[in-house]
Amino acid sequence: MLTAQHPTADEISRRLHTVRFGRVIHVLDVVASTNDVAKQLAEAGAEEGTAVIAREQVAGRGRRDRRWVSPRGGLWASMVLRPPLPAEAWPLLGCALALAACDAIDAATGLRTGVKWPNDVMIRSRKLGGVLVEGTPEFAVGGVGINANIPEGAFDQALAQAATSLQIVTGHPVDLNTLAAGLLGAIERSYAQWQADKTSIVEEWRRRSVVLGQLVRVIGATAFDGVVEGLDETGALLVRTAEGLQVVRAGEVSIRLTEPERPRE
Ligand code: BT5
Repeated sequence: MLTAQHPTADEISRRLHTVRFGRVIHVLDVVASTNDVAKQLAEAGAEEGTAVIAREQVAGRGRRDRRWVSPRGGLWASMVLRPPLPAEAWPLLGCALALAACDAIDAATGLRTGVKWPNDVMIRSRKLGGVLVEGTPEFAVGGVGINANIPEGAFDQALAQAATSLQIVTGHPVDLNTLAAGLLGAIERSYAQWQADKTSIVEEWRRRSVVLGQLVRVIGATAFDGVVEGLDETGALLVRTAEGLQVVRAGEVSIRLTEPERPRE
């Protein structure tokens, strides 16, 4: 179906209920990374809420320059942000964008998605999307990737174990224009909430978190195990260990088995 596979600026605009986000929108076919395009627009003075959506990225990236696989059928979007809060507050902004992605996906599909710290969008223990916030003191770019209409087999073997898509989970494609408009609406709400009431973002994170209360292995500056107690208002993860409460500002977490391993008989 054409509309499901090919987002267009007109079709997204027709479905949009926002005041600012996506009111200026650039829908491109193939780009290296929508974050790079949004950065260039921001440097040229683009207003907050300007959105860049691409049908395919050939150099999509995650945190620390990791590769982000971005074939056609996905929703690859970046927004120009001019946050009134300093860069120390941006990790929670990343969480707010991931929560917005969850809201948009759930509204479009009826699924119940979760978040895995820091910014992964999860369904059934697999990664469905991710968020990358980058920027300068003058502006930030919020990039959101959602594996929407990506068929089984499009991910390479390594990724197939850990990643999934809306199409794989629901068995049918989602309308990318509706999903994109919903995402812009959810981001507008979440971005305002992040500025006005950080506690509400933390509370929403607790409702959606797949790691809260879990025994996890944290891999950051050092590696250790502990139980996730929550998130602070900067977006740092709070992990209880035998040595006390650890405040994790950057890194990865993976869930450990909570059942003690039984010796083989
Ligand atoms: C992320 O990084 O999850 C952030 C992804 C942000 C992508 C958006 S798309 C629009 C904008 N433009 C960009 O260039 N980026 C943003 P991180 O947490 O570092 O996760 C990266 C890891 O996820 C990789 O090392 C892979 O293991 C895995 N991965 C790569 N592509 C994936 C995909 N399509 N779905 C699920 N997992 C993927």
